[in-house]
Amino acid sequence: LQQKGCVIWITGLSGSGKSTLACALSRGLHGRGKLTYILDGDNVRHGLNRDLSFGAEDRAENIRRVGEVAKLFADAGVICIASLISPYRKDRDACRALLSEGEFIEVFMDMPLRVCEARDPKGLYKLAREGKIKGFTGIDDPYEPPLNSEIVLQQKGGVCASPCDMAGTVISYLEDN
Ligand code: GGZ
Repeated sequence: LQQKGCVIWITGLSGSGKSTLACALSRGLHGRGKLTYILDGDNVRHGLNRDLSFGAEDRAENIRRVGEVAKLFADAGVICIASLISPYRKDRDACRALLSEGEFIEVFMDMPLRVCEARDPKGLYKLAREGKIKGFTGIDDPYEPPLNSEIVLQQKGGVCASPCDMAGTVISYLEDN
């Protein structure tokens, strides 16, 4: 039973749907007999990366560690789905550089800030606007959008695709490539 591992790196603002896509994608791939593992920023920050803050340097270290772990999974033949804000282009590109050509697939959740902020699933944008969280991505901390993602997921006519449809887009890409 041979499966080629890879890293699917999902980047985007808080509330852009990264974790939801990661779950839908994992389910879709499992349904096709593939082995997957999700490394979600929010989860990893409770364990492996519990010592890291949201300053630029610690975000870089967060991304670096997850990139290295994702590479280990890919080496073991697993499709590793990493979902982190990963706001800095150089940090994402450093993870890409750990893998061979075609083994790092960047998925950009290109959702407008106002959509993410309107969703505000954990009330964090509200706290950031009130100044109760400092350095919140998109509010008073930067997000550098990818320039050459393999996949860009956007709204069409102000409507978001369903998580299942977005997962389908990614799976089609994997099948074609
Ligand atoms: C951004 C923050 C912050 C700040 C807490 N800025 O939507 P969430 O809540 O569940 O996911 C976000 C998560 C971001 O962790 P990452 O490891 O993905 O970030 S990074 O890649 O930039 O290192 C958000 C919550 O943590 N959160 N404070 N200041 N998001």
